[in-house]
Amino acid sequence: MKILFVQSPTGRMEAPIFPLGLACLAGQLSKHDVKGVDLSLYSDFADVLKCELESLKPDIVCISLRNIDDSTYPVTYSYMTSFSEIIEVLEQWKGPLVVGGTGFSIYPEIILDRYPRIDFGLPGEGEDLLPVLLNHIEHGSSIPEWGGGRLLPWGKVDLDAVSSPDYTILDISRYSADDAIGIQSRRGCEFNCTYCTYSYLSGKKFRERPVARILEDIRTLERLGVSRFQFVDSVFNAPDEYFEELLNAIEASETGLSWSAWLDDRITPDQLARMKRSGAVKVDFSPDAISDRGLQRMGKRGKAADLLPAVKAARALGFHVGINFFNGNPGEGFVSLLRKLWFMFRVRLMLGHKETFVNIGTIRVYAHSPIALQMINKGMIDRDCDFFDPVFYRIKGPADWLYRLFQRIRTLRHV
Ligand code: B12
Ligand code: SF4
Repeated sequence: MKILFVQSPTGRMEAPIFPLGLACLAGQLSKHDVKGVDLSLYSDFADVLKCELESLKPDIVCISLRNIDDSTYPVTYSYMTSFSEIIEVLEQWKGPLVVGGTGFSIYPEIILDRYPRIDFGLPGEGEDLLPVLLNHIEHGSSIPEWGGGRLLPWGKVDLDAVSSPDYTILDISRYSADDAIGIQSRRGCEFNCTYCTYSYLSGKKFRERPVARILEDIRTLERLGVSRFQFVDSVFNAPDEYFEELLNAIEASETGLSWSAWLDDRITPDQLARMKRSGAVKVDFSPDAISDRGLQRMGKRGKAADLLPAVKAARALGFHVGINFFNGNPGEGFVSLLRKLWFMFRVRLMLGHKETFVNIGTIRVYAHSPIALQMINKGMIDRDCDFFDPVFYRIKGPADWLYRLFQRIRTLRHV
């Protein structure tokens, strides 16, 4: 069968991210003729989609809806407008339409309800269930055990059993931004921070891919002429044994690729040094809170005092370092915002303003995150709120005013 894989457009020009989810699915479909198109690369994405439908004449279209919105406060950009435009194009095309991806998986019922054109919605990981669905579509058979509805069961795969991603599904040379190309070494996260959707999306335990497969992905990217990738994993330095095994293997592989990863501040200077020797050039930390009380209220592990030493150690080795905080998170207010701004000012001045990036965001509350339930239970939001339209966890008053002013200045500087 001819299958068209479509990455939903962002609707604005932003550094494109290689659609790793689609590459993972394509890796399972070698018996089909799969073509990928990433509509986020085009401003005239509706026309591009029309052309693809006309020239390829696919039997099935599968869309990956990765993001609902950009989770930015106070001005939030919705990716659903451009998604609606491509669904409009697909109204004129008669063939089975399947949708999946993280954005879809957080809100499957709402999206299926709003877009009757979608024939099947497949939440969760698609590697196992998409081939089964395609097989049934090909043979015109129904799937009685799935109940006959449009919403299919949640997919969760055995990572030892799935094939490697097919990085040739799209022209990878078009993804040149620093963190645009991803390798995934594990799924899930066992830390369960209150605002986070990761454990909902891929489980409350770490599930690791065999290390040999990761090295295979690295070799594939080398062959494709890629020079840099990002580990898209939740926390690269957890669990400990897997982190050690993977790091040793990358070090021994003598890869010439540069890479980056998300860490927590339990990383040691020695581990950072080994990461550096194996090609790592950038690390990101997501402490989110600046006080022990804030960390505890967010369900984060670690101590506030551990952050600065970890950042200094990474900078001493020459890493680019990103540090992400939230404003107005549980347990922290105006004083904490001042501390976060002071931290930003200090590390950028002390450790290099071009190499040390500090971001202060606001928690965009997604459905199924523990904080969504907390907001409902505390009466902070209506019991029937579905969190599809952006809801932010924020405090009113001086911290909010100062934050808005700070964001305004940042936006003006980047215009
Ligand atoms: C790594 C990451 C990033 C990296 C990407 C680096 C890279 N090179 O890929 C960076 C930091 C750049 C990033 C940026 C952003 N991200 Co991000 N990111 C992630 C993260 C942690 C992993 C994504 C990933 O690669 N997964 C690995 C692949 C293999 O899995 P997958 O994409 O989920 O695909 C599987 C399934 O979804 C499914 N599937 C996917 N497509 C399809 C299609 C069909 C038809 C089917 C059946 C199934 C299916 O099958 C796939 C295989 O199992 C997720 C959270 C998470 N745990 O998933 C957030 C996440 C996707 N990001 C999110 C957001 C909001 C953003 C930003 C908008 C943030 C911002 N303000 O800038 C930007 C958007 C960038 C863009 N243009 O798309 C949100 C989206 C939430 C939403 N509902 O809108 C998530 C879910 C995190 C969260 N807050 O909950 N991100
Ligand atoms: S915020 Fe990070 S550490 Fe916490 S649950 Fe999410 S992915 Fe895991």
